[in-house]
Amino acid sequence: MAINWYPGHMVKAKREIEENMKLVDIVAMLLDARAPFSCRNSDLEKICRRKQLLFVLNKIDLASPDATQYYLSRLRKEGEMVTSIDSTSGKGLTEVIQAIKAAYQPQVEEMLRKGRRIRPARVMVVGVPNIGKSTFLNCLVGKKMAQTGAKPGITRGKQWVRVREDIELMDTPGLMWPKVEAEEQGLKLALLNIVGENAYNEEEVAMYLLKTLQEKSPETLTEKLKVSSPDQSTEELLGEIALRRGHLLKAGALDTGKTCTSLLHDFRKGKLCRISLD
Ligand SMILES: Nc1nc2c(ncn2[C@@H]2O[C@H](COP(=O)(O)OP(=O)(O)OP(=O)(O)O)[C@@H](O)[C@H]2O)c(=O)[nH]1
Ligand SMILES: [Mg+2]
Repeated sequence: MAINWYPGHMVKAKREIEENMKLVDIVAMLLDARAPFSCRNSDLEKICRRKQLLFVLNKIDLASPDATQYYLSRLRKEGEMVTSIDSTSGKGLTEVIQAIKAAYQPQVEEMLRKGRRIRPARVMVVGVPNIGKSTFLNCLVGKKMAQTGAKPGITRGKQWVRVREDIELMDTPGLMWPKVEAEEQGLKLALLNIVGENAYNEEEVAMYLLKTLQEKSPETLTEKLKVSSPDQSTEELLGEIALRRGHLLKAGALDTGKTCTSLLHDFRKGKLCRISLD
């Protein structure tokens, strides 16, 4: 599913990120742990490579733990600095702080060599929408400083916050790029709720979810969604789930639109299974 979703505020946000780059030491680029490669924004990466880049796989609580380990080692092999976290519980917070310090170390040494005072590391938090940037910032600060929300496009302006005496963070709005050309990448971004709901067809994305469950987690279909067998067409699966959930129209026909909406909702809330897509 090709996606064109590039609202006006993102053009302005991109310019602001570019202008503020000179003020920062490190860029923490958040990626969804369930599909880190699909949510890499090369437009944004190009701007951020001027500084030390630290990738942070967020939402590890929703991802397959084995896949997370694999993605971490793959990125490390590519020479990237990378760490991971669940920003809602704080699992991984110590490693994130360590990673920020390690990324800042060369600059600390430079300041020491020049006899300068060591100032706090300034970290800009960037990434595609709804990936958890504001939640990550709140997690590091230990209290709610930035507004968060379960739909893309919550943060509209930048925000600086002192996290600890040695780290300052800047929150930024989520950035997309003008067109996602690759079909499957579009489906993944839609499934992970990274793009606005007007940018895709819910039914198509729900069918992609069912197909993914068939391939990667058939037990979720039988145990959680209680279908008779995972080996049916995705249309048949959808019909069975609609019936089981009592999604019926007045005339007795199945309201599969409602089933698609509820399946996407359950998946995004982590109610179905921990699964990774890349
Ligand atoms: N399960 C889980 N949910 C998370 C995590 N981090 C963020 N979320 C949820 O993801 C949703 C988006 O979080 P935000 O922090 O608003 O995301 P954002 O990247 O700031 O979004 P924009 O400002 O719209 O670009 C919220 O519902 C958060 O509760 C995480 O590590 N695990
Ligand atoms: Mg935000």
